[in-house]
Parts: sequence; C-alpha cells; structure tokens
Amino acid sequence: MPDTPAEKNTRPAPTLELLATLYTLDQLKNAVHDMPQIALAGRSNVGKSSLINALARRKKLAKVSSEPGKTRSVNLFEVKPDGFCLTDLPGYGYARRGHEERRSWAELIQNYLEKTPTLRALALLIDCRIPTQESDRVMADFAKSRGLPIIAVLTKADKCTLKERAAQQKAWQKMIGVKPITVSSVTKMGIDELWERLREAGKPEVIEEPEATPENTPDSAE
Ligand SMILES: Nc1nc2c(ncn2[C@@H]2O[C@H](COP(=O)(O)OP(=O)(O)OP(=O)(O)O)[C@@H](O)[C@H]2O)c(=O)[nH]1
Ligand SMILES: [Mg+2]
Repeated sequence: MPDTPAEKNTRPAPTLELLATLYTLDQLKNAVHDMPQIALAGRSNVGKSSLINALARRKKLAKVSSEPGKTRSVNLFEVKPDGFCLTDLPGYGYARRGHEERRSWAELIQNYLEKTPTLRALALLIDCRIPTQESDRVMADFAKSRGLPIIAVLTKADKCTLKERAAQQKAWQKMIGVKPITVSSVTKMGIDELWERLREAGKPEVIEEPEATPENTPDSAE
C-alpha cells in the first residue's frame, strides 16, 4: 500500500481570483463579503501588488508599476479553495501625490481596516532596503490596538545583501515583536512559507459543538 502523503502536500495549490475592486467609501460600505480577509498593507512601492502576483503565480493579476501610487482601489482576491480573501490596498506615505488624492486614499484604507469585521490579520510589508518609518509603526500600532495578528514581510530580498537583510529583520523584530518572513517576488524566495502563514491565518473558524450532556441531549425516540 502506498504511504499516505502528508496533509500539507495533498492540499491543492491555492489560486487567486479578483472578487471586487472598490474605489469609494460607498462601494466599500456596500461590498458585503463574509469571508475572512487578510490585508496587504505597506508604503507605496513596497511591492504589495507584485506579491499578489507572485502568490498567484500570475504576471498581471494585480497592476504593478515602478511609479509609486499605482494601486488606487481596495482589491479583494478570493483564495481558492481555502475560502478567504487577500486584499491589496493602496500604499501609504507617498508624498508626491496631491493632498486631496492622498487624503481620499488614507480614508479608504482607514475605513477598510476599521470597518471590515472579518479582517483576520494584517500582512505588513517592508522594503528590505529602507529603514523603519513612522508610517509603518503607525500601521503596526493600529493592528496591535485591534488585536489583529501581524504577518511581517520583508520584500525585495533579491535587492539586498544577506547582511542588510539580517539587520533589517532584527530592527523590525525589535519594533513590532514579530520576525518578518523574507520574500522576493522576482526570485519567488519565501513565497511558499508566506502561503503557509496566510492559509493558517485565513482558515475558517471551527465552531465547536458543545459537549453532549444529559441537559442538551434529547431523549432518544421511542
Ligand atoms: N527587484 C524586485 N522588485 C520588486 C519586487 N517586488 C516589487 N518590485 C518592484 O517594485 C515596484 C513597485 O511594485 P508594486 O507591486 O507596484 O508596489 P505596491 O506596493 O503595490 O505599490 P502601490 O500600489 O503604489 O502602493 C515595481 O517596479 C516592481 O516591479 C521584488 O521582490 N524584487
Ligand atoms: Mg499596488
């Protein structure tokens, strides 16, 4: 008889499907999805949309640009067959956009984060070459204040040396108390490990049946 393969290896590889693109607060309010959600947050250009593509093993599922400020909407991607959503958010902290545009994005991100009851975790992305910034700390503090688990991700690992990477990991671990996973959307380094973490955080809650007691067990039929 063949050996039973480990459960991890029998799970079908997840696929990503665009479920909704939301530009306004009204659209956000009316988008009712009861699936668990994990949001990808981080400064503009950190590589959120590229990471969505790397996770999906597709090139153009999410729009990517070398110009910061590419993603302007909240994009929900359903993870199949797991049944949760990954959310690609606009980036924060990009100074060269107009004041009005930045304000409306900030409002959209804030509303999404504060008013999504099924939000399960925040994947917080940090560029491995850029020192910690106040805006990242604010995002981490927000997640902590909500009791949201943070999955810390160091992006663009292909662009920095091992030494730089280790220093950055240490700085982030000290600041947010979570060891970041190092990934590269170019070489696909760390993508499998990140999938494991995301699938664990997004899995549907198991509602435990109460234990059978004489009080809650109906009498057997005559
Ligand atoms: N070398 C390298 N470049 C990357 C990686 N990930 C993203 N990039 C590049 O970084 C730039 C920004 O990537 P995006 O994925 O659009 O970044 P984003 O965080 O979605 O940006 P906004 O939508 O503006 O918030 C693009 O030029 C990408 O090709 C990576 O792992 N390695
Ligand atoms: Mg983007």
